[in-house]
Amino acid sequence: ERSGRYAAVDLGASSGRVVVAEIGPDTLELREAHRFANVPVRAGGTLYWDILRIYRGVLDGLRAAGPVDGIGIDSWAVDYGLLDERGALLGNPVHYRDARTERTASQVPFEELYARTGIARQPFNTIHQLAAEPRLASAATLLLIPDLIAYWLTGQVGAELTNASTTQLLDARTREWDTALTSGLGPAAGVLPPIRRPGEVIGPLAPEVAGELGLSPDTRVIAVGSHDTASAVAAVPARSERFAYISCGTWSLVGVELDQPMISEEGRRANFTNEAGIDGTVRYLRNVTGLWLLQECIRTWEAEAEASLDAGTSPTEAGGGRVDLEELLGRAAGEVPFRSVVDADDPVFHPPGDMPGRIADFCRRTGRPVPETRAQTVRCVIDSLALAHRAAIEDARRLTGQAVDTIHIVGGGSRNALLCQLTADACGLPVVAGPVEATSIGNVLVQARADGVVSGTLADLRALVRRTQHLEHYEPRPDAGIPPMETFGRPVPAEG
Ligand code: LFR
Repeated sequence: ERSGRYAAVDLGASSGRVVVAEIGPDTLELREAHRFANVPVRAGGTLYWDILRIYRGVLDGLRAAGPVDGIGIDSWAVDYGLLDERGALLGNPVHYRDARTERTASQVPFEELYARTGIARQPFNTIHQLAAEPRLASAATLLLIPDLIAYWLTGQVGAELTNASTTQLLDARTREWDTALTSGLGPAAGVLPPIRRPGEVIGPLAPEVAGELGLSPDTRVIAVGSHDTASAVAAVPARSERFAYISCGTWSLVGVELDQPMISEEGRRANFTNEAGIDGTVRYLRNVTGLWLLQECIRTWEAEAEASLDAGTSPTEAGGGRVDLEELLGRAAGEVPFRSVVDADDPVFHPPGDMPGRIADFCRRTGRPVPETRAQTVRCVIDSLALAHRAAIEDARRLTGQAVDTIHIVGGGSRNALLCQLTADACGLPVVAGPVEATSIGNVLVQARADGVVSGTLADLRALVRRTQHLEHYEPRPDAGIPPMETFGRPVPAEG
């Protein structure tokens, strides 16, 4: 039996990593070769990704990974780089949390956009970013972030399907660029490269890149589910088809898997999206704000501590500059449950900034007790996320009519025991948590299958994950004191 070694390049909003996997028909072993920080930079009033810094992290990671049979790349969605006609990058990619989309958006009415693409309303979808993009007129090619990295590694251009679906320029049914929408870009419509599908070989490493990395020039870059969420959902260790998933990191992507897009008025109102998955599947899900709330709280507290150290005064809470997340979550677990909750999806929480302050403001505005300690703020975040998970799972069941007997939580959030338990409690369903590295696993499994080392359907790949990875189980507690469904004044979609 043959086995293979594959590298997953997985770029997240706060860090990137290169993971190496040994894969055989019954083995799946991962090792992190390299991890690096991804720190956006604000310059001249615009929030950018530091893309060359990211690319350097990728190169360092591939060097550390050593010889492999394939390289796959995934990242967050919607963002892109533009190339001129000679293939040079036109400036830094702009961060999807930049405010430019507040001033401009595609002129196409949302009803029509949804009917064509099945993609939910998000101000940062590529179609809206392009409406605010001054460099578009001088661009020859648009590449989404993983496709840009693949281009630098191989010299080949293309638009990988799962991530292309998040642009809101793809026809949900044909899974090709929707020419009625792309023609709205005017003369720039030609910037979109042909679609490629997960499992297709992108190409061998460019000779100079292979040389620089000390790798064989035959090393192939293989298209995977280059949208991180597509790779994560591919690695959900589900036993049956009656599952819902929460891919939980900076965002919580909450939904079910379908084999056809479901485009309905109800779904549009509930902001459910139909993103392209592996093997023709559809990721029918809602974006819930996720651990972003917690990450920004911690960033704020660490910055405060640093400022007070600089000022020569002692930080307000013990532990110096760094916040000990484990300890904080332990204290949060002991706080009064559901004392204060916020609407995790309120737009005030979207941009980077003083999250503890915004959470306090939200509680004040809506007449709830204002969290006074860090532990209370963290408890408020976790409680709020658990309730947002429940609302999304309920909507997914109602809208699709699909039975759900298990919730799978994958990604970094699967390590957060409090969040997993409260999600089980709030949903009244068992939660299976793990794997933490679902995104990298989905990435390497699609490569290994394309390479012939494993075979079968998505269900077979998932069975391999189940047999080889460590999972935690949480049963719903009947006495958890879960409050009734909260709508925060937003219109509740009618029962259908
Ligand atoms: C998660 C994710 C989400 C997408 C958001 C923005 O990392 O890819 O699926 O909606 O980031 O790109």
